[in-house]
Amino acid sequence: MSAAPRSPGEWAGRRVAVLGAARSGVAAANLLAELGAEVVLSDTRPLDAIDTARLDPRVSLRGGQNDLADCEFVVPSPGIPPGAAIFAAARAAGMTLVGEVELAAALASAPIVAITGTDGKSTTTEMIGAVCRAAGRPTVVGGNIGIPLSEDIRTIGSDGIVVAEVSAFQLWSCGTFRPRVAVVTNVAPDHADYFEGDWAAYVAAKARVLRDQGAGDTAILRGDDPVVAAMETPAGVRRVLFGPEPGFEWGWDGAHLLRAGEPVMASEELGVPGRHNVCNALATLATVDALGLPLGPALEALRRFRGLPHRMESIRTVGGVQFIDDSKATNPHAARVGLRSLTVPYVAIVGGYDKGLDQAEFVDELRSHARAVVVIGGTADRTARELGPGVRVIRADTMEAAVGRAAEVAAPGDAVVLSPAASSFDLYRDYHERGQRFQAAVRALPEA
Ligand code: UMA
Repeated sequence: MSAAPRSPGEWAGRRVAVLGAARSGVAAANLLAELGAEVVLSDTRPLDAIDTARLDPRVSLRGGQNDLADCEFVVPSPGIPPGAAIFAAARAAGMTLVGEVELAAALASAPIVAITGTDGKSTTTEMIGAVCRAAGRPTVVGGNIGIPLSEDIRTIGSDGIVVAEVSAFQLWSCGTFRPRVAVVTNVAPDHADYFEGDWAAYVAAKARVLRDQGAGDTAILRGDDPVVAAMETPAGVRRVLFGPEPGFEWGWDGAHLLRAGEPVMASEELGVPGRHNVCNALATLATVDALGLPLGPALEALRRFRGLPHRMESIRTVGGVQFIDDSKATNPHAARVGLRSLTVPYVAIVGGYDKGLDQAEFVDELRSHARAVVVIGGTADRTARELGPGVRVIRADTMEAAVGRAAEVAAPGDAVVLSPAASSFDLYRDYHERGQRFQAAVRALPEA
């Protein structure tokens, strides 16, 4: 088996099979073609269903099935699970697996900050991007957050910083991946289907972000999450714990963000509310420290930070009812965190592709605080059953119907929240499209 090339010149003339021709696969194939590799990009979809508008003409595209094409290397799209038969075939053929993130990171001349975890990683990624820009450093923000790292990793020089959200889907396939700073926000059950119910494999994929770190690197770990705090780091890596308690290197006393017990900022000054955002800000400030960036501009950037689209995003108030888009809450844990930050009664629109996750605590939250629950998508029947007779449950077939029914049953002063607690793949391309459909339906509601 060949070792994956670590410098741009080494890819020339090498044969690489890229699997999956969506965002990640197209970006990886284009990057490899630019480096002179012979690239075969394949997808299980038929050729005419694949969008080739952005594809480098030097890439050979095959549709209808994934094709290893007698290559030396295989770069998978994150959506293809590790148990897929194609990986057994690649191993049997002696091919080397190269993660898309690994491929891109090896070509970066700027230091990489990699953020992983089950929840909060996108917000933390954007916060870290904001503080790097506030420090005047050229900054690329990419990865799982939407823009593949392969797409613009080479646009940034050694004076810049690469801020990468990395998912377990991206990490498991990485041979070598060494971020200068690695942040692990938390680990909660998610993606049981992708990892075939193997919780240890999911945790190991997350911990993969730390494995190749070395002397001079920093690991920023959520201290009150026992799974994260127990993750091992190689010798010479500086471990920094953060969390919503005063005792951590970056902590919280309920009113102030603390560094080594000393206040650096009042939490109410943060541009985004909630205890979970305090934790995201603490991880961000620990990163500022690790990169040697100035604290003042970082605090100012955190004051100005207004959060991410589709993450408890307030869309419109109609007849005294506030409509909130939390489409990004793709698992029960994240959805519950969002709902718990509300101080008013709410109607929740819940449901999506069923990943087989335990949602007992999420259902408890709904049972205790929801005025009504509108169920949609693949998890609808299961959620209705688990909620039981104590809560008003309404079924809807489309987002438009769900929003309409929620608006009818909400009282003035309530919130209506799209809080899926599930992935979007049953009905939409991704959480972004789902959120856009929700927002369009909300904007179409007549003034009360
Ligand atoms: N395909 C195959 N063979 C298969 C299965 C799928 O060829 O066996 C093909 C599909 O037909 C499709 C393509 O692979 O054409 C889909 O690949 P993909 O699902 O990896 O989608 P991308 O558009 O490349 O997006 C991926 C990430 N998707 C997933 O991890 C599922 C995006 O994360 C990421 O933003 C993007 O790369 C850029 O890095 C999304 C996501 O849902 C947001 N992530 C999960 C999450 O956050 O929970 C992990």
